[in-house]
Amino acid sequence: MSIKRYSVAVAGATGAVGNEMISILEEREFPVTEIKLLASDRSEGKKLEFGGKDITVTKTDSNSFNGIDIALFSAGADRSKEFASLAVKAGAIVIDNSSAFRMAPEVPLVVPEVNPHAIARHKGIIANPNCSTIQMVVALKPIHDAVRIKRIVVSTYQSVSGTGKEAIEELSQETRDIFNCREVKCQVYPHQIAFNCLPQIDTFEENRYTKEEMKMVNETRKILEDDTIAITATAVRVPVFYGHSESVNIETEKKLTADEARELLSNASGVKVVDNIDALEYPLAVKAASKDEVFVGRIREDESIEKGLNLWIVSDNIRKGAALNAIQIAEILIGV
Ligand code: 25A
Ligand code: L14
Repeated sequence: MSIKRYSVAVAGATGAVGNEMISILEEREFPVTEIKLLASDRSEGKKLEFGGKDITVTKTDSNSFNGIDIALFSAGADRSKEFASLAVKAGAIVIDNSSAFRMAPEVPLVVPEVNPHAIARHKGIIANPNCSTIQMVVALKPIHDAVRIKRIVVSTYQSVSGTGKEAIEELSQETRDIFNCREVKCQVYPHQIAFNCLPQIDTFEENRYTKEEMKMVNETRKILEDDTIAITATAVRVPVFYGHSESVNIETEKKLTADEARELLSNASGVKVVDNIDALEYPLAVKAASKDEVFVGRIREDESIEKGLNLWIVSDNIRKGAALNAIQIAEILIGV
């Protein structure tokens, strides 16, 4: 019997995440009959390779999704709000990478290692969480199941690729400008990112947290299906190209020793423990880049409280944080 194949659209195909989606569909041999690569009019006519063929990028419009089975969106929240419901009306299932629908009660917010069961209740749209949230919940879910997490205190060290291609270019351009004693021009970020750390990701909200910080709070509770977890986040942009790192402190209801946590995480799906301090081994963004796993290390007991742990969690934000997670959702949808 031949396997069923699907027509797939990638909206935002020319962006950092869209590009990675195309590679991952190829790498994992997703059963594609036809692929449609969509972007804005800026990219119309551009050619991208898929399965050894050149595919022409077309402009996203209301007819783009006719005949599409699965639409992967990563063109920003405004485009998702404009086109996702049209895609659903045209008969597609939308897996949306933007923040547009994540907190909508009727939209499942899914990390396959954590809450794959939520996919079944979709009504056409499935949301892919924020990159910093995804890697954190993959590592924390097994601990939450074992000893219940009461409180999370997280600080992130996020790479520029999360912002997209222009930000990747801005970090390299600023670095070259500084080495050449030229004036630094900030276009994407409000301040110099080269050789600097910016305690602002996305815009500020009324409570003085940033949107990125509040996404981590609200999305984590939705994915772990537990509104009682206390969470506080500080999200920081660092001059790294690929891979987000996170310092995570948790307080648990029952005691979990560092050894027990290492054991638990060694058997967790999607997680790789890298925690050999004698060999100076711990997760690093440069090593996590282009990999699929969520890397966890520096696992140790928080000696300031009775039942607490510290962890260092690193993953490729464009892969597990975005494109890979979306395609894993698609794989569950089609039952592979
Ligand atoms: O959901 P949010 O919070 O609103 O955030 C969404 C944004 O965050 C990025 C992603 O950027 C997205 O735009 N992102 C990173 N991680 C993410 C994640 N996990 C994530 N988003 C969600 N989940 P990106 O760079 O990866 O992708 C941008 C893509 O969006 C396409 N796009 C823009 N407007 C569109 C559109 N597609 C359809 N219709 C529209 N109206 C965009 O395509 C890209 O594919 P493009 O054609 O606009 O860009 C092609 C080239 O043009 C350059 N460029 C970008 N902006 C400008 C520009 N050139 C000139 N002027 C500009 N203003 C880019 O370098 C690109 O190569
Ligand atoms: O909500 O700039 O998915 O690192 C992902 C990229 C938010 C911003 C999201 C970044 C965006 C984030």
